[in-house]
Amino acid sequence: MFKNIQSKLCKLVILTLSERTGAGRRGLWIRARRSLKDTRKIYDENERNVPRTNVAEESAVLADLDSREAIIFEVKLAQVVASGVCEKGMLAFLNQDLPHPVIYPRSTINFPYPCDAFTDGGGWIVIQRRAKGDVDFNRAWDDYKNGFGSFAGDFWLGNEKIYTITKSAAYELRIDLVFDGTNAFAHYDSFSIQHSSYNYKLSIGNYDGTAGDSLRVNNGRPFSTSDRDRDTSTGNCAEEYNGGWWFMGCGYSCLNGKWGAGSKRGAEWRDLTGGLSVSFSEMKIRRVS
Ligand SMILES: [Ca+2]
Repeated sequence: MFKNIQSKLCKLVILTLSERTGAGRRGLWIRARRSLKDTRKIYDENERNVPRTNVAEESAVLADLDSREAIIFEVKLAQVVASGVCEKGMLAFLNQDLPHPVIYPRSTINFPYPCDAFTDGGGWIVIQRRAKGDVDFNRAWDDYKNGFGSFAGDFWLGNEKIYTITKSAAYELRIDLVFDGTNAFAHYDSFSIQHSSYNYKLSIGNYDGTAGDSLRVNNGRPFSTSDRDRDTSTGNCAEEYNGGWWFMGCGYSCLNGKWGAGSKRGAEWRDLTGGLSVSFSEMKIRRVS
């Protein structure tokens, strides 16, 4: 009963937020945050006054807290979507396992893209995801150029779109990985790719992170696909890995490689996986302010 009321309240707040447009949106967001902060403060005070007599009562208090936090979470998520942009600071702080909200064209970026609103302050445009392995990444040049897959699952945003975004401003790159049940990340303080006439040549800045700097040798390399071999190997790296990448010859990483494959031929990040495949990867870029 209580949860139903909370749910209706939540929908009402989201509807109210969604109906607002233009410059008023940011002001509304700040007011909503203040209002929610007050709600949380009142709740915290109430919680302290609840006599802890038994386990059931304790559970009820926790359920109530969850419900209220869910409202705050959903309002923030609605704000991310309604804003039409993916900016740092619009983070939701709860369940990070939910699908990323998809931002539809309302800003200078005139195509939809998923926004990671959680990781490291949020504001990340997700350009690649491997999580299920149900999308074939062994694709030709034009597929990598235009993008493929589903934002709800595995996808490549598309080289032309990545180029369009990174030519518009300075961007950083973050790569979140899971290998053998452990999370790791690689962060590069700058990231861009060049125009298609330069085969979307990769440029990355300084590394920090926990996964290792396995993209370093790819810096300055053009993108290769099985039908457009731009690597320095006598063979065809994209064909051997079954995926497109900024190959040298053939390097130490290919997160678009064959799902689950080993022997340095899968979705690998050598410093982390030692030639085996990751079980999850997300590549994401954020505007550097
Ligand atoms: Ca070659």
